[in-house]
Amino acid sequence: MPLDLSDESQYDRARLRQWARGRARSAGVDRRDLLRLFAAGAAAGSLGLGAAGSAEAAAEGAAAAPGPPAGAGAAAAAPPGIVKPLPPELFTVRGTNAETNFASLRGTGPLTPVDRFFVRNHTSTPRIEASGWRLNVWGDALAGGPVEFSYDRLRSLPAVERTLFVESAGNGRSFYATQQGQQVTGTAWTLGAIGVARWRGARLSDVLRRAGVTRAAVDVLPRGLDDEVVTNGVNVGRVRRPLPVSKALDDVILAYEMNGEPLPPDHGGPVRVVVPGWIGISSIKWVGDIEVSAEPLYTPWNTDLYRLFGPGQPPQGSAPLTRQTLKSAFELEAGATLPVHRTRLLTGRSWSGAAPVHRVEVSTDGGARWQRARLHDAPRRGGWVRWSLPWTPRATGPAALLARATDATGRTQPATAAHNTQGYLFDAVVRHPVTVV
Ligand SMILES: Nc1nc2c(c(=O)[nH]1)N[C@H]1C(S)=C(S)[C@@H](COP(=O)(O)O)O[C@H]1N2
Ligand SMILES: [Mo]
Repeated sequence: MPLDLSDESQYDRARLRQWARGRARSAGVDRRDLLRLFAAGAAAGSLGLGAAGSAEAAAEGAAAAPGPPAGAGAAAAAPPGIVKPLPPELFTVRGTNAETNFASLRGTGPLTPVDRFFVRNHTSTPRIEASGWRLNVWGDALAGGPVEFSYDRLRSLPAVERTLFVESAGNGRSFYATQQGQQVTGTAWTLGAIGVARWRGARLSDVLRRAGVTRAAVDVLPRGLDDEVVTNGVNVGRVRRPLPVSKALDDVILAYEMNGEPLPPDHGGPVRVVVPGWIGISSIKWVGDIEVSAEPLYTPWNTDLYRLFGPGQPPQGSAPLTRQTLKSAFELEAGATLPVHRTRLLTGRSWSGAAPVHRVEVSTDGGARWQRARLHDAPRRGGWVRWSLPWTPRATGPAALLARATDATGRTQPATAAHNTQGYLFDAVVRHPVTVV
């Protein structure tokens, strides 16, 4: 009988088996742990790997499997392991993560200030001194043995600077449920799992060349120094996701500065990977080593996570996700109250992983009529554009504000996003509720 892939537990187990079957050379998970993971998955009806890979997932594991790490239940209730302050005007805390409140960006410049840049942590922020930090580059696609880079050596390489977003693949996920009535797993972000910063660092290609990368290289696997991720009582190792060598040698940065300051702890300090245009998980924080491999590599983050699963997708999911999609957000609280007959300058931002955004339209009547917004930034690839449109509401009552971006490839935000079980790559126009009084 074929697998029923609309049954969440069945395809979770199917893709976990695929990952387990000798395809996870670098996964570092032993067979006994895998058997426990299958058992937990069967009992819980879901592996929960997509849920958050975090306190929530650990808590699920505590219910499903015997012998979870001590204190897992308490950890779920504790404040997240984020170093910077998280005042409620600037952030909404979601498990181990903190979402930027878009309204707090109103009046700020083109860069997201660090004090309001979202944080997505699988576990918690580690404190790593630059002086003791080392990057170990190793693997069977190097000409010689491992090569180590200190912080000073990395800083002595030619520096590059680029303004780029980091955006979670799950940004906008909550709208699958609230706007499309579809069930998805994972952190219920609204639109604030994105930030744009000026990153300064060394080119990954320069580091790989100095390490002796050969033409045999296929995949490059950066790994974080943060804690190993435990889900359903199983340790799946440190956060790591392979990059094809073509992307690694193209435009990837090993960043040590963010907005002109040394990279702060929560954003990967002293050094993180920044992968232009790609989903946030590609941009590994607190990078400690990079494997350069002559064969394809598999980890949970490119097999059972960060692919599209669900109807219309193959059982093993889509190809691993790479480029981010197209979105727009208002710099306004959801449910804001606006006075009637008073002109209000509506402001917001739009961005695309594929190409510069060059047109933004806004509707103040729920999508019947659209007006062109004024753009305040030159459209640039990998960044966002700020926009505005004055609006004078003429009637009291509830209203929906909509913003719709078009990028230079000609792609416009659709009315509905394509459903996938883990709620990745939401790109539809979001209805922003307000009340006119
Ligand atoms: N080592 C490590 N790198 C990581 C993560 C993590 O938990 N550990 N989270 C990833 C995810 S899912 C995202 S969306 C981005 C978030 O980057 P930020 O916290 O600087 O906003 O970092 C990525 N890199
Ligand atoms: Mo993410």
